[in-house]
Amino acid sequence: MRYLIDVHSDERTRQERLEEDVRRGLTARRKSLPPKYFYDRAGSLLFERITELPEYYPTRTESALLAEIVPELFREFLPDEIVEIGAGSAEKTRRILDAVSAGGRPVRYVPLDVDRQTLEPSAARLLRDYPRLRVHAVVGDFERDLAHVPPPAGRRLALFLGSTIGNLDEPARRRLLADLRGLLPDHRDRLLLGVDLVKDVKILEAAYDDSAGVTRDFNRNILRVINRGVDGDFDPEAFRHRAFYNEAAARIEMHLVADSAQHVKLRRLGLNIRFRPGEGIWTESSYKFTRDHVEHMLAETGLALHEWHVDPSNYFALVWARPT
Ligand code: SAH
Ligand code: AVI
Repeated sequence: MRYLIDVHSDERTRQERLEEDVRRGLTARRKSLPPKYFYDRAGSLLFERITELPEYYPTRTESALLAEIVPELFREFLPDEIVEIGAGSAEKTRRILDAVSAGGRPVRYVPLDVDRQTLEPSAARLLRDYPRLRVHAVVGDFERDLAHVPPPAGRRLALFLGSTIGNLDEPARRRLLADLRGLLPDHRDRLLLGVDLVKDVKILEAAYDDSAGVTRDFNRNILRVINRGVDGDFDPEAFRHRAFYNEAAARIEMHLVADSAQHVKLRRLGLNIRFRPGEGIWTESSYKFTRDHVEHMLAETGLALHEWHVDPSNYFALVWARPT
């Protein structure tokens, strides 16, 4: 069988979690929403558009870096399977699949993502383009469901690309890396991790506040997802996109700010949420890293930095790590 899909947490559990997250986030003194709710079909398509923006350097920088290092990485290490967390459209993964499945080598690909509507067509395209590939897709939350990744089928490579790790704050990041470490039982297994680096504030802020307004639309999309999920009446247009670099915390913060007083009904939760003019919802953090920081966080979770690859501008790094 070349294709399998596991869906973790049924519709009812997902709905309960969404309700719990929305209630907790929007009734807190400082309102926030978890960034995983950006990614319905529309949000994933908006993210794809972001990756093509002139200001959004991470995707093309990581992609070019991958093209450069892949031949060397896979000269001696040939995994039998690739487990990818937050796989999305898996476009960059093709660079790796080209190398590891060359000559018709059979490989299993295990992509995990919250967005089933992105995962399924992406798996179908890969099955069409790589005739000896097997795909075992997992629809799930990487903060909860890594235990549901199927047991290893040989030597394993874990991928966590795009600096999605930067969307987690410090405790969540540590938990996730520890869970990822658990997916690499053999000392010959490897992790390839993409991390966006600390750099000039202007470059960082432009990447999250592009002139075409695509990131603004991506940010506002979370309110559409919440409206649908809890029968809410947020007016997304009434919330201004705000993105800035918090230097002390080394992170971009994205917020949605109500410029006028807003009164939002979340009927399914029986909640009325009020916004004062200027009050916002914190929707995303995107942490930026240094080599020391990455080395330290890997070491804390039983992983060791083995190789550090960075592009010529020092914008983005690909980290080759191994279990210790
Ligand atoms: N890896 C791709 C996509 C990055 S976008 C790239 O590098 O371009 C982030 C991806 O992570 C999206 O596909 C989104 O659906 C997924 N994602 C975000 N939060 C998630 C979570 N908690 N669990 C699983 N997937 C998540
Ligand atoms: C998926 N993640 C790494 C993106 C980032 O850069 O933090 C999401 C994103 N948010 C705004 N633009 C892109």
